[in-house]
Amino acid sequence: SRLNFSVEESLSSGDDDLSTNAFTPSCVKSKWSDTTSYVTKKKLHSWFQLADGSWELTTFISKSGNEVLISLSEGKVLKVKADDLIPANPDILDGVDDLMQLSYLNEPSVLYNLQYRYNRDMIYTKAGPVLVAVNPFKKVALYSNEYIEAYKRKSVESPHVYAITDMAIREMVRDEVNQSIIISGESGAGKTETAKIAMQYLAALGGGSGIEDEILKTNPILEAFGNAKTLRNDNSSRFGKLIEIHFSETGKISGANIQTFLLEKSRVVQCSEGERSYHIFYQLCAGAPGALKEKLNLKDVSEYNYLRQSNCHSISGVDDAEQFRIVMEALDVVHISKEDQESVFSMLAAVLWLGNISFTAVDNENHAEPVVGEGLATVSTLIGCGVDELKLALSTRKMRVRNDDIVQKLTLSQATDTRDALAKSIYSCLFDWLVEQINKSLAVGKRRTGRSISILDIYGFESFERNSFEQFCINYANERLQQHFNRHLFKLEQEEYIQDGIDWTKVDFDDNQDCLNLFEKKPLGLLSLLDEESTFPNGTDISFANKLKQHLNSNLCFRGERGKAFTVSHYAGEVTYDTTGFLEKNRDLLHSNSIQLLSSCKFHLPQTFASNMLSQSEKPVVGPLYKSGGADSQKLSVSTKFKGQLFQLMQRLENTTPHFIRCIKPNNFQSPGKYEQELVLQQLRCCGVLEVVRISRSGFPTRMSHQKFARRYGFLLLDHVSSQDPLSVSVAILHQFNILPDMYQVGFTKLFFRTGQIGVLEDTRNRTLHGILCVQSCFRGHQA
Ligand code: AD9
Ligand code: MG
Repeated sequence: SRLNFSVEESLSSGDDDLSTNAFTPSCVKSKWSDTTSYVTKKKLHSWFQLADGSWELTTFISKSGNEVLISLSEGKVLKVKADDLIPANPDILDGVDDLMQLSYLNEPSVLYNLQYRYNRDMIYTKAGPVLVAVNPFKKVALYSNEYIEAYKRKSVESPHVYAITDMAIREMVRDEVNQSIIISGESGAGKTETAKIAMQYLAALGGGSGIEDEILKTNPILEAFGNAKTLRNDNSSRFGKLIEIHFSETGKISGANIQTFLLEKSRVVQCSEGERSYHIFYQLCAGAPGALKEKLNLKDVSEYNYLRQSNCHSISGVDDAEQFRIVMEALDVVHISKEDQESVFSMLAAVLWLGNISFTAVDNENHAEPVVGEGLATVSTLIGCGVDELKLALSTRKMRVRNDDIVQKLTLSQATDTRDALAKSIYSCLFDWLVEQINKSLAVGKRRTGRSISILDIYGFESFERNSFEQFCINYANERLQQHFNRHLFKLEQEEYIQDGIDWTKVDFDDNQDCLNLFEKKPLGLLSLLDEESTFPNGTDISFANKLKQHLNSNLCFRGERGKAFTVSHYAGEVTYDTTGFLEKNRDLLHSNSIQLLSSCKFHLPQTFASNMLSQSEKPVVGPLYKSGGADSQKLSVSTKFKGQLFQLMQRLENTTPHFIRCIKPNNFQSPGKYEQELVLQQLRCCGVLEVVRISRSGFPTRMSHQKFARRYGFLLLDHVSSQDPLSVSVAILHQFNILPDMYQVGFTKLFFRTGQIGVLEDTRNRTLHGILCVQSCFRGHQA
């Protein structure tokens, strides 16, 4: 079992009849010793797991020895071992808002509660401090302006992305600390939609000067260029995104900044059956106005090799042409000039036409040259270079041997790789350039506080039949995020209790540090070994795989597989990676010929791309450097760069108060109304939802220093307190408001409260302050 609790939770739910033995984890069988007595005494419903793995609600009939007679639905009666029954909650707790309210906290009860709500379109549920969002795969009526207003006024309390976003805003103002909303979940679970919903709420705060609309309009743009249809999700994000939204002193939006992570560029030249390349290509082909079409020599999607190969041109329910209009409009809103827009479209068309350039053998050594035809001609027109230069860049490679420049002819496969590398580079440079332009447009105005709320929407954990370098990086990022989640919700929380000397028995949790070490350890970790092998000119995917097996086989999170594969035991399950293409993708070389070609183009975008690539490779860099494969520029490997980005991201997040949203995918068909228990359970397990609930229920999630508490609420005191030291004032406040001793603990430096306890104080404070303000303004009115 993944759950391992060393604590007997002791907090009473307040309902005496239900509190007996209510908090023992279901999965620790030995602690269920008196299940029988619970069943017989209380005559309650219980959960029983059927052969197919699903849980059924049963009713107790009678008991003899350790065996219990129960009835299932449709009157079926079954004799089972008492140990196999897990207590169910009373009906009155059906569909509670917060899993913390369940008297019996076990897996079937949590599953049932989420399903109960899901069936009623209540897709959001709290799990202590974490918001769980179950993807409805249909429109639900939860996002109107009325809802936004209601959450702003706090006149509704049900869990919602709006509520958690509102809390982030309030905490930003109250504590003067930057906030982050961290959204995680598997591919297709709803992260991107959730991020947009949070942005919608923030935008509704207003800001003036149209900045909110600009921020919202970045979504269709980034989705067009960075999302694609995959087998899991028709609109799958193929990049990670952190958007930092800045606020002015008056609490209005003053600007924003977007950081993106590792776009999957291989998709531009290669995608699997049934998937698509980036949306924008199909949108452009379907939606470009006549004149543009002509100018770019645009053809139907089916005429482009890059788009044709996966046999999937459209997405049901999506009108690519209409989407194109939306994207063009959005580009206007973020102030990308018409001229620049046209350059962007030219680059896209150039990428498509590059894919149509084919090669023929020119000698019997398999050397190749591009076929002179429509592809070659169109690309050279679109990027603004001569046909001959393009031909040369695609068929030769300049190398420096000792002090001589020599020109080497490329073989057929080398030439194809060079062409594809150029297409991928143009596209990823274009993506980065767009983000940069957007950031310029969103740049924070002068009147800012320096406070911000960041929303993180990063690709979810992926485990496919065949997993490659992309999954390797994505899953590594998820391990890092999981670590952040664990640190905040388990480690730091408990360390703080212990440091501050309050009564506390430690709760264990699933730490993923071992897996992170497997990736990050130097010199014998996955990333270091990958970089090392990438620096060897003769390194291959097989030599890389062998190296891993040689050095890591004793690591418990690692297992070598037959051939060139290896398996990593991630927090969310085992994933087997196929090392084919790892080295090449990690090196990500663009030959200097291609960079030179771009810099010699007469248009500004290719030139910009070339100079960006050059500046990247010339930057002084930390970490492994390499020169290999005939490339003559030094460059950071993809995985090292990604690791650096992740570290930076984590540092930024560490300086914020985090709010976590866990998205859950209820089925693999992207269809509404299907709730598959096994699938949901596996996601709940791997994101530690149950543990979080348990720890929050027995823990003290709200805390405040004695000083701050006394300062904040001291003025509410009715009686005079003889000593003015913060602790005495604090204690007096606690007494005056009748906060029960069970509900708080006094630490050396801070007061710790159970969930919700401080709400009463905050409300009274707000009411009182409001009263004071009213009196003051009346008074002023009189004076005037
Ligand atoms: V990936 O890791 O980028 O492949 P996401 O981002 O987790 O994935 P996404 O937000 O794209 O998933 O959601 C997938 C689909 O689920 C959307 O296209 C919607 O059709 C559907 N969805 C998700 N959340 C909602 C919602 N709150 N309301 C309605 C939703 N539909
Ligand atoms: Mg997404």
